[in-house]
Amino acid sequence: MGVNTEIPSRERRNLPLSEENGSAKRFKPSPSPVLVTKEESSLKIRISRYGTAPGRSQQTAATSTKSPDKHAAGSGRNGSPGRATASSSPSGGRGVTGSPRLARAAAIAAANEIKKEENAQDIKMCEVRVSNISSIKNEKSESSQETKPTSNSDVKSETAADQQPRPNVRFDMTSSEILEECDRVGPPKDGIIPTSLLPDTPMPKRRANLPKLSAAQLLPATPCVHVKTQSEAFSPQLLEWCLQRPITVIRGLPQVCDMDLSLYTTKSLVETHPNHPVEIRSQLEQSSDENWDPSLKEQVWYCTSSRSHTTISKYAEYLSTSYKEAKERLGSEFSVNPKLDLKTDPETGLPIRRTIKFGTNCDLSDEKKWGRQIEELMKLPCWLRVVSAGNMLSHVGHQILGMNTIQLYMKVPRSRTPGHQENNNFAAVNVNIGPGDSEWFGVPDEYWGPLQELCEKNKVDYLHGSWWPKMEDLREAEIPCYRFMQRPGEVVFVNTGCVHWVQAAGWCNNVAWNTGPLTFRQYTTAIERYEWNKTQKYQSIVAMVFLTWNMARNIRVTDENLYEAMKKTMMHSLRMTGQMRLFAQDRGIPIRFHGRGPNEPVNYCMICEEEVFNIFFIKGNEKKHVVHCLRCARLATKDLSGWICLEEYDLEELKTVYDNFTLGNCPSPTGDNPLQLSMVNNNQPTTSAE
Ligand SMILES: O=C(O)CCC(=O)C(=O)O
Ligand SMILES: [Fe+2]
Ligand SMILES: [Zn+2]
Repeated sequence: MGVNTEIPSRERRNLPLSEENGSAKRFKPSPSPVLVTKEESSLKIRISRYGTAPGRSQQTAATSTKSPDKHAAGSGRNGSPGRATASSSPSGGRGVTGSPRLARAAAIAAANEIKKEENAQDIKMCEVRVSNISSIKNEKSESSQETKPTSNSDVKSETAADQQPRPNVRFDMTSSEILEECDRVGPPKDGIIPTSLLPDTPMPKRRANLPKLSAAQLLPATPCVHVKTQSEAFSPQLLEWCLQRPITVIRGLPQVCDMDLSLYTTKSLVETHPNHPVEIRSQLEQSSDENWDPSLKEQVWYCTSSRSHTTISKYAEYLSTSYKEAKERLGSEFSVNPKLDLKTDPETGLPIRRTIKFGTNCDLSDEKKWGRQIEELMKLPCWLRVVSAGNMLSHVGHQILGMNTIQLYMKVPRSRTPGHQENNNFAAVNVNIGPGDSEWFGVPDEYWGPLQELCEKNKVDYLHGSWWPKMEDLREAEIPCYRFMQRPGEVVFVNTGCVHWVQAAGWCNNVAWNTGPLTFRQYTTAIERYEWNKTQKYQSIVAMVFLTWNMARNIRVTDENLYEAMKKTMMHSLRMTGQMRLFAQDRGIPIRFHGRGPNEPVNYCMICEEEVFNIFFIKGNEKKHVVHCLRCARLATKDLSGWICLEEYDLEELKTVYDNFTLGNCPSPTGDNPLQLSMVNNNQPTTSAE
């Protein structure tokens, strides 16, 4: 489909796989601390990201800086490995003043999508308007905004809320009114500026608060759609189907989209870039119903694996040896999905399990190297593409490896991706290239709380750890679980928040990436996870505040709920800016304009790893400046003496974006197509959805 691929799309994710060196420690998400290097005379600084914790590979493609271990695994996505990584790519854009490259690409893609996919446009929910801030008209807020005022609790503070008055902000206020309200209340004397975007911290649900399920509902049939024509593949009904179910297997897509999956076979990959790096997770070869601890004495939830690195060609040799060995050993019993021989040691009575190597988190983000592989995926319907205007992750403006770029998994039978939800609960797309199958397990988002509780019971951390649920425990806890085989050529769409774990039944490669359907559900679920991550000291790989501002610049939202949710995020972000400026002024801390360079990654506090949008603190007298949030700076120096406050955006620009972000008009949805929304592109002749 004629989609422009000038886009540097790339991303990647990491899975939570395992543990290092066979020990039981789990992966930590990579810190994306940002180091700022002070230049001699000015405070113009270069932000660099360094060091990833062992676990999640948070890496950045771009990397202006020292990025330590590019392939560090994480705990995120690959079971084995960790998942993704935040990254800023060199080609990534900057958010504020320009139009980020990805966002621009998304706009171009949108224009093409409109032309090419009449059906699909029905479900678009945005208008792409790529305008420079300066050119954005100052529209008055529309009277149609039936804005429900937010309660005071929106700005509830962690402590001492009663002593300290808090600004009472509402999202129907103009940006000036929000800042005036901050001025009226004055600088927070206690120095506490709540960073929460939600009135209450989201808490995982307990099983008792969820519906009672029958035995059949605990093992539900897996939603599966077989598409036979291009128009079925590109129909809005397919998107609707997938957005209404936790997980779906789509058959027939590559065929009807005329995709060449041979581009992703081991043979092609070796021919293309034999020396390209692959991360390895060494794991026990075991059936998908078991999870032995390393001593093989007991079955546990935590997954053990050790991480190492190799290249595509070396991994290919390993694959070939493993394949030949199985052929010899199994003879006529051989298949590309070979049975596992569950041997027991007659002397000890303990199971005998070999060690296998899973090639994971292989980054296919580089267009120069993997252009054909990247381009081929543009044949998919737009909502499944790595880059598209209707994909929130295309509005991030930089690469998040494994998320808005492609990641490859190279598997021998029994290679295992431990349980996880995607970073910030984004949706995911996974294509099995074959020749073998992958076995999937999926638990609907609603049940992540009970699952998290089970992890706790089994002494493994839900977010930071690597775990493999025991089906029996799920049944006892009445947690429903989908279980199915993904055959070669089948696409699995993992909807928002669906918890999943995957084990290869045979030799196969999989390619995967994330998507962010522009829906209220996806947005709020991502924000809720963003807030929950803060409570768990787990870094949010998707910087939701930064993303929200970019989305507000680039798209016209026609869903009122999504619009409100985004506006509330920006409202809190403006409130924090107002309060932090007041606080800094009150303490006599200099506020310097820092701006954002073209390739600068999103800033995270180096200490707590929370996103710091717009305002952050550095110590004035150190050569290397380390980004701190206000809370961590105050923990280091209570009165902040010697610290400097840096501001990344021009306040007037932010105010303009905020005030210009208005609800778009939308034709009323029809019964047939409840997700129908309009999509109008300012840069193209108007096209309206029928
Ligand atoms: O194929 C795999 O093992 C990775 C599966 C996964 O977690 C994903 O694609 O989101
Ligand atoms: Fe996943
Ligand atoms: Zn911090």
